Amino acid sequence: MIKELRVSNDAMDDPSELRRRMADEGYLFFKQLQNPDKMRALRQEMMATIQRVGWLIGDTDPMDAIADVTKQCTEGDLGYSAGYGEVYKLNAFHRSAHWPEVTEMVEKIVGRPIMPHPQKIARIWFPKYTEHTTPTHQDFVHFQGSFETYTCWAPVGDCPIELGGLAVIPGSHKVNRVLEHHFSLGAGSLVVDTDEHPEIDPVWHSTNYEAGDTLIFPALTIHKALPNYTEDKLRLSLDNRYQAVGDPIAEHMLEPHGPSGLGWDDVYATWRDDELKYYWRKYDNPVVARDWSYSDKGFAEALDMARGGNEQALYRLRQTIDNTPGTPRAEQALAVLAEMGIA
Ligand SMILES: O=C(O)CCC(=O)C(=O)O
Ligand SMILES: [Fe+2]
Repeated sequence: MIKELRVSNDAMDDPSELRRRMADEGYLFFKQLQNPDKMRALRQEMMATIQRVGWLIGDTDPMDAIADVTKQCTEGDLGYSAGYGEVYKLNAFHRSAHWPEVTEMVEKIVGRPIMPHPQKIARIWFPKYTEHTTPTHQDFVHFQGSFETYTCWAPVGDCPIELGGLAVIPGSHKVNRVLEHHFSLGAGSLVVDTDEHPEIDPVWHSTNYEAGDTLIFPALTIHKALPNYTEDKLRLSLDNRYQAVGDPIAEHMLEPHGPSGLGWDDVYATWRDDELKYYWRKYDNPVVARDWSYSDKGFAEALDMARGGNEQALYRLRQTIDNTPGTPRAEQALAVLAEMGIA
Protein backbone atom coordinates (compact mmCIF):
# COMPACT_ATOMS: atom_id res chain seq x y z
CA MET A 1 0.00 0.00 0.00
CA ILE A 2 1.41 3.35 -1.06
CA LYS A 3 0.28 6.40 0.90
CA GLU A 4 0.02 9.91 -0.50
CA LEU A 5 2.87 12.37 -0.05
CA ARG A 6 2.02 15.40 2.05
CA VAL A 7 1.76 18.48 -0.14
CA SER A 8 3.60 21.49 1.33
CA ASN A 9 2.50 24.27 -1.04
CA ASP A 10 0.73 25.94 1.90
CA ALA A 11 4.12 26.52 3.57
CA MET A 12 6.02 27.71 0.51
CA ASP A 13 6.51 31.20 1.88
CA ASP A 14 7.26 30.16 5.44
CA PRO A 15 10.91 29.03 5.73
CA SER A 16 10.67 28.08 9.39
CA GLU A 17 7.65 25.87 8.72
CA LEU A 18 9.45 24.33 5.72
CA ARG A 19 12.42 23.51 7.92
CA ARG A 20 10.17 22.14 10.64
CA ARG A 21 8.47 19.78 8.20
CA MET A 22 11.78 18.74 6.65
CA ALA A 23 13.21 18.00 10.11
CA ASP A 24 10.10 16.06 11.07
CA GLU A 25 9.26 14.14 7.89
CA GLY A 26 12.52 14.06 5.95
CA TYR A 27 10.98 15.36 2.73
CA LEU A 28 9.01 18.22 1.22
CA PHE A 29 6.71 17.72 -1.73
CA PHE A 30 5.34 20.56 -3.85
CA LYS A 31 2.73 20.47 -6.59
CA GLN A 32 4.00 22.36 -9.62
CA LEU A 33 6.94 23.95 -7.89
CA GLN A 34 8.39 24.06 -11.40
CA ASN A 35 6.48 25.58 -14.25
CA PRO A 36 4.68 22.71 -16.00
CA ASP A 37 4.96 24.36 -19.43
CA LYS A 38 8.72 24.73 -19.05
CA MET A 39 8.89 21.12 -17.88
CA ARG A 40 6.89 19.99 -20.91
CA ALA A 41 9.20 21.96 -23.23
CA LEU A 42 12.14 20.18 -21.60
CA ARG A 43 10.33 16.88 -22.12
CA GLN A 44 9.90 17.67 -25.80
CA GLU A 45 13.61 18.26 -26.22
CA MET A 46 14.82 15.31 -24.14
CA MET A 47 12.28 12.87 -25.61
CA ALA A 48 13.12 13.99 -29.16
CA THR A 49 16.73 13.10 -28.41
CA ILE A 50 15.69 9.79 -26.87
CA GLN A 51 13.72 9.04 -30.01
CA ARG A 52 16.68 9.97 -32.19
CA VAL A 53 18.90 7.48 -30.35
CA GLY A 54 16.31 4.80 -31.07
CA TRP A 55 14.72 4.16 -27.69
CA LEU A 56 11.23 5.39 -28.73
CA ILE A 57 9.17 3.97 -31.57
CA GLY A 58 10.09 6.00 -34.64
CA ASP A 59 6.77 7.25 -35.98
CA THR A 60 5.21 8.21 -32.64
CA ASP A 61 4.94 11.59 -30.91
CA PRO A 62 8.02 11.80 -28.64
CA MET A 63 5.85 13.47 -25.97
CA ASP A 64 4.02 10.12 -25.61
CA ALA A 65 7.30 8.33 -24.75
CA ILE A 66 6.34 5.09 -26.46
CA ALA A 67 9.37 2.91 -25.83
CA ASP A 68 10.90 0.40 -28.19
CA VAL A 69 11.07 -2.37 -25.58
CA THR A 70 13.53 -4.35 -27.68
CA LYS A 71 16.08 -1.64 -26.73
CA GLN A 72 15.72 -2.11 -22.95
CA CYS A 73 18.91 -1.07 -21.20
CA THR A 74 19.92 0.71 -18.05
CA GLU A 75 22.77 2.38 -16.20
CA GLY A 76 25.83 0.16 -16.29
CA ASP A 77 24.80 -1.58 -19.52
CA LEU A 78 27.10 -1.14 -22.45
CA GLY A 79 24.22 -0.04 -24.68
CA TYR A 80 23.02 2.67 -22.30
CA SER A 81 25.98 5.06 -22.41
CA ALA A 82 25.77 6.24 -26.00
CA GLY A 83 22.07 7.12 -25.82
CA TYR A 84 22.27 8.62 -22.35
CA GLY A 85 25.31 10.62 -23.40
CA GLU A 86 23.24 12.34 -26.12
CA VAL A 87 20.64 13.40 -23.57
CA TYR A 88 23.40 14.43 -21.18
CA LYS A 89 24.81 16.88 -23.71
CA LEU A 90 21.60 18.94 -23.81
CA ASN A 91 22.12 22.40 -22.43
CA ALA A 92 18.43 22.65 -21.49
CA PHE A 93 18.71 19.58 -19.28
CA HIS A 94 21.59 21.09 -17.26
CA ARG A 95 19.93 24.48 -17.15
CA SER A 96 16.78 23.04 -15.61
CA ALA A 97 18.71 22.34 -12.38
CA HIS A 98 19.31 26.10 -12.13
CA TRP A 99 15.69 27.21 -12.54
CA PRO A 100 15.10 29.79 -9.82
CA GLU A 101 11.88 28.18 -8.56
CA VAL A 102 14.01 25.25 -7.41
CA THR A 103 17.16 27.05 -6.26
CA GLU A 104 15.15 29.63 -4.32
CA MET A 105 13.15 26.91 -2.60
CA VAL A 106 16.27 24.95 -1.63
CA GLU A 107 17.81 28.17 -0.34
CA LYS A 108 14.78 28.76 1.88
CA ILE A 109 15.08 25.24 3.25
CA VAL A 110 18.83 25.38 3.83
CA GLY A 111 18.86 28.98 5.04
CA ARG A 112 22.23 29.68 3.41
CA PRO A 113 23.36 30.39 -0.16
CA ILE A 114 23.27 27.13 -2.10
CA MET A 115 24.70 25.73 -5.30
CA PRO A 116 23.44 23.04 -7.66
CA HIS A 117 25.83 20.13 -7.95
CA PRO A 118 27.64 19.95 -11.28
CA GLN A 119 26.60 16.31 -11.60
CA LYS A 120 23.04 16.31 -12.84
CA ILE A 121 21.20 13.05 -13.50
CA ALA A 122 18.45 12.10 -15.89
CA ARG A 123 16.75 8.75 -15.32
CA ILE A 124 15.42 7.07 -18.41
CA TRP A 125 13.55 3.97 -17.33
CA PHE A 126 12.25 1.35 -19.74
CA PRO A 127 8.89 -0.31 -19.12
CA LYS A 128 8.68 -3.83 -17.74
CA TYR A 129 12.35 -3.82 -16.83
CA THR A 130 11.44 -3.95 -13.20
CA GLU A 131 14.41 -5.97 -11.94
CA HIS A 132 16.43 -2.83 -12.58
CA THR A 133 14.23 -0.48 -10.58
CA THR A 134 16.15 1.84 -8.23
CA PRO A 135 16.32 -0.02 -4.90
CA THR A 136 15.69 1.26 -1.36
CA HIS A 137 18.62 3.47 -0.32
CA GLN A 138 19.98 6.63 1.27
CA ASP A 139 21.66 9.01 -1.14
CA PHE A 140 24.66 9.69 1.08
CA VAL A 141 26.33 6.43 -0.02
CA HIS A 142 26.32 7.84 -3.54
CA PHE A 143 27.00 11.53 -3.31
CA GLN A 144 28.76 11.76 0.10
CA GLY A 145 30.34 15.13 0.97
CA SER A 146 27.76 16.55 3.37
CA PHE A 147 24.62 15.14 5.02
CA GLU A 148 23.03 18.47 4.26
CA THR A 149 22.83 17.77 0.57
CA TYR A 150 19.36 17.75 -0.95
CA THR A 151 18.01 15.75 -3.83
CA CYS A 152 15.28 17.33 -5.93
CA TRP A 153 13.45 14.62 -7.82
CA ALA A 154 11.07 15.70 -10.55
CA PRO A 155 9.43 13.83 -13.41
CA VAL A 156 9.87 15.41 -16.83
CA GLY A 157 6.16 15.23 -17.65
CA ASP A 158 3.40 13.43 -15.77
CA CYS A 159 4.43 10.33 -13.85
CA PRO A 160 1.52 8.28 -12.51
CA ILE A 161 2.27 5.54 -9.97
CA GLU A 162 2.44 2.79 -12.62
CA LEU A 163 5.18 4.67 -14.49
CA GLY A 164 7.44 4.29 -11.46
CA GLY A 165 8.03 7.57 -9.67
CA LEU A 166 9.97 8.10 -6.45
CA ALA A 167 8.70 6.90 -3.06
CA VAL A 168 10.01 7.85 0.40
CA ILE A 169 9.65 6.56 3.96
CA PRO A 170 8.68 9.67 5.96
CA GLY A 171 10.80 10.20 9.06
CA SER A 172 13.41 7.63 7.98
CA HIS A 173 16.16 10.28 8.02
CA LYS A 174 15.87 10.22 11.81
CA VAL A 175 18.05 7.10 11.93
CA ASN A 176 20.66 9.85 11.73
CA ARG A 177 23.36 7.62 10.26
CA VAL A 178 24.31 5.86 7.08
CA LEU A 179 22.76 2.40 7.16
CA GLU A 180 24.39 -0.77 5.92
CA HIS A 181 23.81 -1.08 2.17
CA HIS A 182 24.04 -4.30 0.15
CA PHE A 183 24.46 -5.33 -3.46
CA SER A 184 21.45 -4.79 -5.70
CA LEU A 185 20.59 -4.28 -9.32
CA GLY A 186 19.09 -0.89 -10.21
CA ALA A 187 20.46 2.67 -10.14
CA GLY A 188 23.23 3.01 -7.59
CA SER A 189 23.57 -0.78 -7.16
CA LEU A 190 23.09 -0.55 -3.39
CA VAL A 191 20.07 -1.46 -1.28
CA VAL A 192 19.04 -1.05 2.36
CA ASP A 193 17.09 -3.99 3.71
CA THR A 194 14.54 -2.32 5.99
CA ASP A 195 13.99 -5.69 7.73
CA GLU A 196 17.48 -5.29 9.19
CA HIS A 197 16.36 -2.06 10.86
CA PRO A 198 13.31 -2.60 13.07
CA GLU A 199 13.34 1.06 14.10
CA ILE A 200 12.24 1.96 10.57
CA ASP A 201 8.58 1.48 9.80
CA PRO A 202 8.60 0.93 6.03
CA VAL A 203 5.47 2.87 5.16
CA TRP A 204 6.04 4.12 1.62
CA HIS A 205 4.65 7.42 0.34
CA SER A 206 4.45 8.50 -3.28
CA THR A 207 1.91 10.05 -5.62
CA ASN A 208 0.62 10.35 -9.16
CA TYR A 209 3.13 13.04 -10.09
CA GLU A 210 2.21 15.71 -12.60
CA ALA A 211 4.59 17.84 -14.65
CA GLY A 212 6.29 20.38 -12.39
CA ASP A 213 5.76 18.43 -9.15
CA THR A 214 8.95 18.24 -7.10
CA LEU A 215 10.10 16.09 -4.18
CA ILE A 216 12.99 17.39 -2.06
CA PHE A 217 14.80 15.34 0.60
CA PRO A 218 18.15 15.20 2.40
CA ALA A 219 20.93 12.61 2.17
CA LEU A 220 19.68 10.20 4.85
CA THR A 221 16.01 9.86 3.85
CA ILE A 222 15.26 6.32 2.69
CA HIS A 223 13.70 6.18 -0.76
CA LYS A 224 13.34 4.06 -3.88
CA ALA A 225 11.70 4.17 -7.27
CA LEU A 226 8.47 2.30 -7.94
CA PRO A 227 8.57 -0.21 -10.81
CA ASN A 228 7.57 0.94 -14.28
CA TYR A 229 4.69 -1.45 -14.92
CA THR A 230 3.35 0.30 -18.00
CA GLU A 231 3.06 -1.63 -21.22
CA ASP A 232 5.28 0.60 -23.32
CA LYS A 233 6.04 3.99 -21.69
CA LEU A 234 9.46 5.31 -20.82
CA ARG A 235 9.82 7.11 -17.48
CA LEU A 236 11.92 10.28 -17.63
CA SER A 237 12.92 12.18 -14.48
CA LEU A 238 15.55 14.47 -13.01
CA ASP A 239 17.69 14.03 -9.91
CA ASN A 240 19.39 17.24 -9.07
CA ARG A 241 21.42 17.81 -5.92
CA TYR A 242 21.97 21.02 -3.99
CA GLN A 243 24.14 21.97 -1.06
CA ALA A 244 25.23 25.06 0.82
CA VAL A 245 28.11 27.01 -0.65
CA GLY A 246 31.13 26.29 1.54
CA ASP A 247 30.11 22.77 2.61
CA PRO A 248 32.33 19.89 1.49
CA ILE A 249 31.57 18.22 -1.84
CA ALA A 250 32.91 14.83 -2.93
CA GLU A 251 35.18 14.93 -5.96
CA HIS A 252 33.04 12.71 -8.18
CA MET A 253 30.07 15.08 -7.90
CA LEU A 254 32.14 17.58 -9.87
CA GLU A 255 32.10 15.21 -12.85
CA PRO A 256 29.38 14.33 -15.35
CA HIS A 257 27.21 11.38 -14.30
CA GLY A 258 29.25 8.20 -14.93
CA PRO A 259 26.84 6.29 -17.18
CA SER A 260 27.04 9.14 -19.73
CA GLY A 261 30.65 8.15 -20.38
CA LEU A 262 31.43 11.85 -20.96
CA GLY A 263 33.82 14.49 -19.70
CA TRP A 264 32.72 18.14 -19.45
CA ASP A 265 34.37 19.11 -22.71
CA ASP A 266 32.24 16.47 -24.47
CA VAL A 267 29.11 17.70 -22.68
CA TYR A 268 29.83 21.30 -23.68
CA ALA A 269 30.88 20.63 -27.26
CA THR A 270 27.69 21.98 -28.87
CA TRP A 271 26.63 24.54 -26.23
CA ARG A 272 26.11 27.97 -27.68
CA ASP A 273 26.18 29.80 -24.38
CA ASP A 274 28.98 29.68 -21.84
CA GLU A 275 27.10 30.70 -18.73
CA LEU A 276 26.87 27.27 -17.12
CA LYS A 277 30.22 25.92 -18.23
CA TYR A 278 32.29 25.10 -15.11
CA TYR A 279 30.01 27.48 -13.15
CA TRP A 280 30.94 25.81 -9.83
CA ARG A 281 34.50 27.08 -10.01
CA LYS A 282 33.29 30.39 -8.66
CA TYR A 283 32.25 28.68 -5.42
CA ASP A 284 34.73 27.75 -2.78
CA ASN A 285 33.57 24.32 -1.65
CA PRO A 286 36.21 22.10 -0.07
CA VAL A 287 36.55 19.03 -2.28
CA VAL A 288 36.86 15.72 -0.46
CA ALA A 289 38.03 12.38 -1.82
CA ARG A 290 35.42 9.84 -2.86
CA ASP A 291 34.82 7.09 -0.31
CA TRP A 292 34.76 3.86 -2.30
CA SER A 293 33.90 1.64 0.66
CA TYR A 294 30.14 1.46 -0.03
CA SER A 295 30.55 0.61 -3.67
CA ASP A 296 33.46 -1.80 -3.02
CA LYS A 297 31.45 -3.65 -0.41
CA GLY A 298 28.47 -3.93 -2.77
CA PHE A 299 30.67 -5.32 -5.51
CA ALA A 300 32.35 -7.79 -3.12
CA GLU A 301 28.85 -9.01 -2.20
CA ALA A 302 28.00 -9.37 -5.89
CA LEU A 303 31.09 -11.57 -6.34
CA ASP A 304 30.04 -13.78 -3.42
CA MET A 305 26.42 -13.97 -4.47
CA ALA A 306 27.43 -14.81 -8.03
CA ARG A 307 29.52 -17.70 -6.70
CA GLY A 308 26.31 -18.92 -5.07
CA GLY A 309 24.54 -18.75 -8.43
CA ASN A 310 22.52 -15.55 -7.82
CA GLU A 311 21.27 -14.45 -11.25
CA GLN A 312 21.21 -10.72 -10.47
CA ALA A 313 24.79 -10.85 -9.21
CA LEU A 314 25.82 -12.77 -12.33
CA TYR A 315 24.14 -10.08 -14.42
CA ARG A 316 26.19 -7.42 -12.60
CA LEU A 317 29.43 -9.34 -13.21
CA ARG A 318 28.72 -9.76 -16.91
CA GLN A 319 27.78 -6.08 -17.15
CA THR A 320 31.06 -5.13 -15.46
CA ILE A 321 33.06 -7.32 -17.83
CA ASP A 322 31.32 -5.85 -20.91
CA ASN A 323 31.23 -2.23 -19.86
CA THR A 324 34.54 -1.77 -18.06
CA PRO A 325 36.89 -4.36 -19.55
CA GLY A 326 40.38 -4.53 -18.11
CA THR A 327 39.47 -2.89 -14.79
CA PRO A 328 40.25 -4.71 -11.53
CA ARG A 329 36.53 -5.34 -11.03
CA ALA A 330 36.16 -6.82 -14.50
CA GLU A 331 39.14 -9.08 -13.79
CA GLN A 332 37.60 -10.20 -10.49
CA ALA A 333 34.29 -10.84 -12.26
CA LEU A 334 36.03 -12.90 -14.96
CA ALA A 335 37.83 -14.93 -12.29
CA VAL A 336 34.53 -15.78 -10.58
CA LEU A 337 32.91 -16.82 -13.86
CA ALA A 338 35.98 -18.94 -14.67
CA GLU A 339 35.82 -20.59 -11.20
CA MET A 340 32.23 -21.47 -11.96
CA GLY A 341 33.10 -22.79 -15.39
CA ILE A 342 30.84 -20.26 -17.18
CA ALA A 343 33.34 -17.69 -18.41
O1 LIG B 1 14.73 8.00 -10.28
C1 LIG B 1 15.26 6.99 -9.84
O2 LIG B 1 15.01 5.85 -10.28
C2 LIG B 1 16.25 7.08 -8.74
C3 LIG B 1 16.34 8.41 -8.12
C4 LIG B 1 17.20 8.43 -6.91
O3 LIG B 1 17.10 7.65 -6.02
C5 LIG B 1 18.22 9.45 -6.77
O4 LIG B 1 18.76 9.90 -7.77
O5 LIG B 1 18.56 9.79 -5.65
FE1 LIG C 1 18.49 8.25 -4.46
